[in-house]
Amino acid sequence: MFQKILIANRGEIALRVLRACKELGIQTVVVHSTADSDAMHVRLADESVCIGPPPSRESYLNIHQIVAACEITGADAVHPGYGFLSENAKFADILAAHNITFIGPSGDHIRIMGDKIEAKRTAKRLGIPVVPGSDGAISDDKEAKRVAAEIGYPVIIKASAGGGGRGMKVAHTEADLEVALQTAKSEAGAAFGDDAVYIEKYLEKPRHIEVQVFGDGAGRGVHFGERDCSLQRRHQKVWEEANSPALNAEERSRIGDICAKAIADLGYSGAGTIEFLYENGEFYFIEMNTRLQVEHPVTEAITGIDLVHEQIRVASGGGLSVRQEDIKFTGHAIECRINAEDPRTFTPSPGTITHFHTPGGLGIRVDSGVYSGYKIPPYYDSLIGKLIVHGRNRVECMMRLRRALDEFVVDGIKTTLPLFRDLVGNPDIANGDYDIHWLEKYLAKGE
Ligand code: MV4
Repeated sequence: MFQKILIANRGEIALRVLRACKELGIQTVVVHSTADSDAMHVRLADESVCIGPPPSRESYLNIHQIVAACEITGADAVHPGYGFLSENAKFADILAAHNITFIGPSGDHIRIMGDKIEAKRTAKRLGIPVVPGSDGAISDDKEAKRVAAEIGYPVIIKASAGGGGRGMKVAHTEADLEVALQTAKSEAGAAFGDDAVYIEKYLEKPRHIEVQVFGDGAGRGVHFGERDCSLQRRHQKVWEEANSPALNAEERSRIGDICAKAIADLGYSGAGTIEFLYENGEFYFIEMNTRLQVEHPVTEAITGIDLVHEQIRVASGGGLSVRQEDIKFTGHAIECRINAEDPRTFTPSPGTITHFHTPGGLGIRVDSGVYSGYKIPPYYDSLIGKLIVHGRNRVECMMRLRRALDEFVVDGIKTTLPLFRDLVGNPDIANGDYDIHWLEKYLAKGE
C-alpha cells in the first residue's frame, strides 16, 4: 500500500480523495494555487505545497510543479481527481518515468480513449454496441455522402479530438452535409490542432446512460451498474441518478456484463465510465472516460462500495476488493450538482458564503469543500458541492431529496438550489420521463 498520496486537484473532489486516504491510513499531500490557501482540503491535509498563481495552466495543470511537489514530499502516488490532469496521458507517462504511481489507467489507455475515433474502434472490437457510422476519419465530401446515405439522415459529425460535446455538427439532409463537414473540420483544427472528424447516425431523443467499470489491469473487470445523466445543460450534467429510471434489471446486467468483459479484455486498470446513448431499448457507445467522475457518489450509494478506496487499492497492486457477484444494487440515488451560479441564467456567482448549512439524516450525503465564511475564487469551475440522496426506491429518494433541498442553506451567493426545488416537483422528473434535451427545453420555457 502507498505511504503518501499527493492529491492533484481542488474543491470537493480533493476533499473526497483526502477522506479516502485518511480512512486507509495513508499520508496526504495537497497541491494548491495561491487562490486556494483557505480551502478545506488544504487545512485538513497532512502537508500542502503551493504550486503557483490562480490560473490553472500555471498551477493545477503545471506538470513540472506537481512532479516537483511529489519529489519534495516523497509522495509515492498521485490521485488526479477529475478534470485538470486526470485524462492527460503525458502526465501519466511522466509520473511512471519518475516511479510515482498515477492512480488511474495507463497512459496508453488514456490516449486510446482520448482519440474518439480510436476509442470507438476499440469499443467495437471489444463487442460494445456503437452508433452506426463511418469506420474511421472522413476525408472528403464524397465519402461523407456515401456513409450518410448508408446510415440515413440525420447524421452528426464529431471531432476525433473533441468529446464532451465539443466540435459537433448535425446534418439533416444531404444539402446540409458539405457545410457541416467543412465547419466541423475547421472548428476542430482550430480548437484541437487536429481536424479529423467522423460521422454517426444522429439519435434524436436518446438518454445518456453510462456504465461504471473497474479493471485490475491484469484481466479482471467488473461493472457497478449505470447512471442516468440525461439532465444536462450545454453538456454540463446537472442531475444524475442510479439506477437509470429507464432500464430494467435484465438490460442493466446485459450492458454491464458487456462492459465488464470489454474492460477485462482491454487489460484496463482502475475506474472508467463507458458512455452510451440509449434509445428505443438499444445502447450505443459514444465515449469512454478514463477517470473517476463527478457523479460517482450515486453509484457508491446504491452499491455501498467506496470507489476511491477501490482506485487506490487497484493502483497499489492490491487488486479489486469485489467480484461481480459481490456487487449488489440497493435502492435508488440522485445527485444534484450545486453550482455557484444563477439558477436560471447559469452566470457564475463567486464571492463569500455568509452562511452554509447542509441537510442531514438518513440517506443524505453532502460532498463539498466550502464552509460558512469561505470566499469562492472566480478562477475555477463553479461546482461548490453535491447533494446525494439515497432511498429504498425512487419514490422514497425523491421525497427525501425534496426534504433535503428544503434544509439546505447557502447565503451570500447565488446557487442552483432553487432549480432543484423546481425539478423535484416536476411531473416528468417524478416519472423519470426525460431525455438529453428535456432540461434545455424546460429552461427555455421559463416555467
Ligand atoms: C450524439 C448525439 C446524438 N447522436 N451522438 C454530446 C456530448 C458527447 N459526449 C456526445 N453528445 C451527443 N452525441 C449521436 N450519434 C447527441 C449528443 C448530445 C448529448 C449527449 C449526451 C448528453 C447530452 C447531450 C446534449 C446534446 C447532444
